[in-house]
Amino acid sequence: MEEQIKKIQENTSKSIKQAQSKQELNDIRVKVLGKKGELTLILRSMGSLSAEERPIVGNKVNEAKKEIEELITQKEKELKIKELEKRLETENIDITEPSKKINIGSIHPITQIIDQIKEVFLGMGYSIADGPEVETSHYNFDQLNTPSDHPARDLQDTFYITEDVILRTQTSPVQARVMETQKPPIKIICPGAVYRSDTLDATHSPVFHQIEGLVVDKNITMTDLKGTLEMFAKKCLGENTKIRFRPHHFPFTEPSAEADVSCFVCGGKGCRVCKQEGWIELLGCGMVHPNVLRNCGIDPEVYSGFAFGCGVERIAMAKFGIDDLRLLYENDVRFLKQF
Ligand code: 2U9
Repeated sequence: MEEQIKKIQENTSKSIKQAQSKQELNDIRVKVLGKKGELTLILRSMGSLSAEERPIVGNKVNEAKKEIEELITQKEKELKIKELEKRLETENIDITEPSKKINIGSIHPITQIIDQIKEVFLGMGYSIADGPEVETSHYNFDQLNTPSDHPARDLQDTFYITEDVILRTQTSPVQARVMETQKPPIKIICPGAVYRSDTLDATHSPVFHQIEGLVVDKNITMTDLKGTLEMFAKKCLGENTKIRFRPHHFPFTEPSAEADVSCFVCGGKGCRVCKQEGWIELLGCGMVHPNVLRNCGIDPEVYSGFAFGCGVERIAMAKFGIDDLRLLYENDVRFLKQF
């Protein structure tokens, strides 16, 4: 029997050494130490042994069991390490492989134009002012010398929330609010969304963007207005840009004018963008009406000012050669990424 135990021990340690997987080790464990395992059977058959032999054989079996268990545990550890090494070898990460592209989009063309214009005026010492898009008709119209019978106040043209609360039709109410709260000198520009009751088509939208500017101080004249806007045109559209002023009418400025710039695509020769005219309408402007100054608590006998306003979409369309305004609002990244 002792011989048999020795043989089992030898064979088992051999198979443990050769085992290649956890499963194989488990099979060995069952074969030798399981309920019907080789060593278990020897223990069971010990009844046939003499009283002297029994403890000796029992000891041998227990020693063999212990050794086999230790060998299995040791082998299990080895296999685990081997498996890890194999995984590290085969599952290694190739850090030189190009990563997945992250689509981060681009700055919207309207934002690009607003940013450029802001930059030009910040360079001339202006501040940027902001205000509510839901406005009172008091700030949007009354303060700006636009009386209640003015056509701009028509229900057809303005979005009314109540009789006195509307969506601002221009960013001028921001300037009126600044004039009420700040003392001259005032030098501000107000970019932002404005709302008019228009049907969306290639050249009209019920929501669009404006940048308006206001300067109020002592001795501000039309010369300051012309010089400032000429500088703005050259910085924004190129040093060779020419500017011309045509008389116009706005209720909030007097005198008022519209300014055209020489076409920045053809230089004035005539092309598709300027519709063969050589000039492109850029903005409206004028000297702040004395009524507006007075309404906002500034004495028109002491102070004067100029103001101007331009539509951002118009500039973006001319500058980027976009012929349909709606493209700017559809948020199709394939379109927007071109600019
Ligand atoms: C105050 C006083 C006067 C702002 C001005 C214009 C002329 C103008 C239009 C251009 C195209 C609006 O986007 S558009 O449709 N704007 O022509 N805006 S003067 O005048 C002001 C502003 C604030 C207190």
